[in-house]
Amino acid sequence: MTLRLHTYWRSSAAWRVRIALAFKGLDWDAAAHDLRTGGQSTPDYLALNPQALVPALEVDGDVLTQSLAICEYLDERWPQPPLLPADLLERARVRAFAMAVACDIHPVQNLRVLRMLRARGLDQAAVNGWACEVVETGLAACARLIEDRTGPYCFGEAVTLADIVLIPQMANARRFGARVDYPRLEAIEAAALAHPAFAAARPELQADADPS
Ligand SMILES: N[C@@H](CCC(=O)N[C@@H](CS)C(=O)NCC(=O)O)C(=O)O
Repeated sequence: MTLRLHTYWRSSAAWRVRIALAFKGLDWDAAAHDLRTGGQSTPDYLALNPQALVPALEVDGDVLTQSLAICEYLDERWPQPPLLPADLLERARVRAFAMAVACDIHPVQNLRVLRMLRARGLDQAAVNGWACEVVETGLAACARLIEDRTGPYCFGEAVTLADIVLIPQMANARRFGARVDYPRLEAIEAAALAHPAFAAARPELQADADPS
């Protein structure tokens, strides 16, 4: 069985899948695509993912796209340790939290969206201000979604898909200068980054990392 992740070190969507792969203890190799220079839009990559987005995961030659779908595939194929709680209501809540980030916060920070805004005449400060507002409103709602929870992670004692999606988003928020001082979210971030799977998936540790 071979797993090849199409990734970019700074991509928060690819970061999610890197965490899930590490959490499941799976070996994988990386095909890196530099988003700054259009690596996601080459004919070879478009043949794998017509959306021109990373990540994509090749599993024995089959191609999967969309980070949440990939994480759930990994969870269903390798159920231990689980990424979703056993209880049906809790599973739905974890998924809702993950989607609040992945569907309603993260997309506005996408390179192509920011470029579209600049192409329509918004200057950099206006673009960043808009992105920050969406991120801050979204993270505040996420904090409220889990405000009655205890334990080191979003939904208690165990890592779930919610943590996998939250951690890259916190880093992304900082890059945009958005506020991240939600005490519970910051505590979860600290706990998660101390977990080996999260630590191994950090952007700066990836082979294609290029902070220049
Ligand atoms: N919903 C997708 C989002 C993927 C995504 O937005 N990827 C970004 C990097 S985080 C990307 O490839 N951006 C390239 C671009 O905007 O051109 C997923 O979860 O996989």
